Amino acid sequence: MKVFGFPLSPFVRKVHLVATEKGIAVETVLGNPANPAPEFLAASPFRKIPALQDGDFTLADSTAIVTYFDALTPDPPMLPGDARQRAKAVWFEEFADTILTPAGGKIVFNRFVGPKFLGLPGDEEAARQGEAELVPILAYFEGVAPAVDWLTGSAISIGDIAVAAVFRTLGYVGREPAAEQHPKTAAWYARVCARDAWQAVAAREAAIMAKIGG
Ligand SMILES: N[C@@H](CCC(=O)N[C@@H](CS)C(=O)NCC(=O)O)C(=O)O
Repeated sequence: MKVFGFPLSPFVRKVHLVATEKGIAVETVLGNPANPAPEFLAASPFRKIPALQDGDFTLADSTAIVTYFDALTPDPPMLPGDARQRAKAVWFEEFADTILTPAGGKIVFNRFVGPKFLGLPGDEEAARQGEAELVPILAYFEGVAPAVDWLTGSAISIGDIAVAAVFRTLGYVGREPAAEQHPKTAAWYARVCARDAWQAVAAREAAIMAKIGG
């Protein structure tokens, strides 16, 4: 199976983390939405990363791809069986994708991706706006971060993976959770980072970033 994408993207990382947790072998194909290869375009009609190619089956969107993986390889499940836990796992994935990422993305794009990879100067005012937007978002998460285990109980879920994947991207601009400001968040994040799947994905990501000059 091929996953098209750039390792900095939290959506791409989410897909790699879920595949690795489940033992699904995926090949990373660097997909650049600005300069799309035909096979990437065939999988991602709107040029968004990540996209998947599994034989003659193609799919875009990290949530759709994770749903595919969960159906192909149900164990370990990314969505809990319990109704409330399942709904909360979906909420935390949505929180990561539609609340945390848009705020953090303003910082990452303007201080890292734009200047480093796209030759753009970076809009510092937009980055500062992202910083301001993050304050209540991180305060919310600190209030719900679990003292033990995972966001929805004793098993890790897509909620943990999606939120931690965004924090990793924020690490590129020095904004991973800090124990001094957000101790519960930092301790939970350290637990996610200690997982074998996370370590494996982080090592592959570091190798790709070193190769492309990140
Ligand atoms: N909902 C999508 C979001 C994907 C997305 O926005 N990816 C960004 C990179 S982080 C992208 O492809 N941006 C390029 C573009 O919008 O042209 C998902 O979960 O996969």
